[in-house]
Amino acid sequence: TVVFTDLDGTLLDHNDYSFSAAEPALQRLQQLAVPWVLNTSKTRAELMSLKQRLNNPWPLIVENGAAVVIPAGGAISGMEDCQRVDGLACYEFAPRRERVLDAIHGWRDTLGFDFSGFADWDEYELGDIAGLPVSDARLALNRNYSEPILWQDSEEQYQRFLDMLAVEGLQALSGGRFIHIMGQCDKGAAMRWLAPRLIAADSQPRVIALGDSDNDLAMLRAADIAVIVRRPHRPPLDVVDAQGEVIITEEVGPLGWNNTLLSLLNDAD
Ligand code: 2M8
Ligand code: MG
Ligand code: MG
Repeated sequence: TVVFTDLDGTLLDHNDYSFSAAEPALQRLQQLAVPWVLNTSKTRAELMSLKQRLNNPWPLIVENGAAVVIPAGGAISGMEDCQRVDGLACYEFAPRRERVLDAIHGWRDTLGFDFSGFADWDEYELGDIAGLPVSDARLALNRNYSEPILWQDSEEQYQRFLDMLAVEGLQALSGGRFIHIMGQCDKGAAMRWLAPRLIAADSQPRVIALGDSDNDLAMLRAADIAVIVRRPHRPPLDVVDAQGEVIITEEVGPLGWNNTLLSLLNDAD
């Protein structure tokens, strides 16, 4: 078994980003030595900090499948396919954020689209908007591949914006709060690349994926077991065309993550 998990709204509480409700399943993963990979829209800088807090030694998937980052000690098979980026082995699936910013800021200047995003905010503004401590907001602003935005214009203009993104080979994916603008990568493709390369896993591991939002769809569809984590005040994500089994958690956020994953881990292995 290998586990791929989203963070915000899934392993971390949507409002206060805590994961205490998930401690029992986190311990069980460790006992069983099951690889579990953070697969999130968060940045490498955020994840290098979070992996310490979560005690997670495994490779990381950053910015919605934009890259797999292999921290020291997290070796995978196929390291020769990786480049070195800022001192760590890394396999990239997406163009750099500058390309995204050039395109969307250019259109905002010339066509007057009304949106704002991470590039427009400092850590204090992002901290307020997302409810993040300022030190974490600073890490979230340190992005390499994607630009999360809030759309403030009409639905009609948004359609136009989406069409223009497609022409540029870019796309928009919704997370819990923001719309992420980026290249044609997704959490599913990065997961499929990484799962058979995790050294501790079998060559054809059973893949469990957990997520709560649109940006998790590709990952959930590609998993053997897709766990849809219930979210507060919104119906659970609708996953159609899943390749494997689909489970919706009873409870919201990290508690749902914990209870469902514990029972899956106790069933097998
Ligand atoms: C952004 O992502 C979340 C995840 O679903 C969102 O869209 O609501 C990020 O890209 C991330 O870097 C940041 O930590 C988070 C803060 O809420 O927002
Ligand atoms: Mg999420
Ligand atoms: Mg996410």
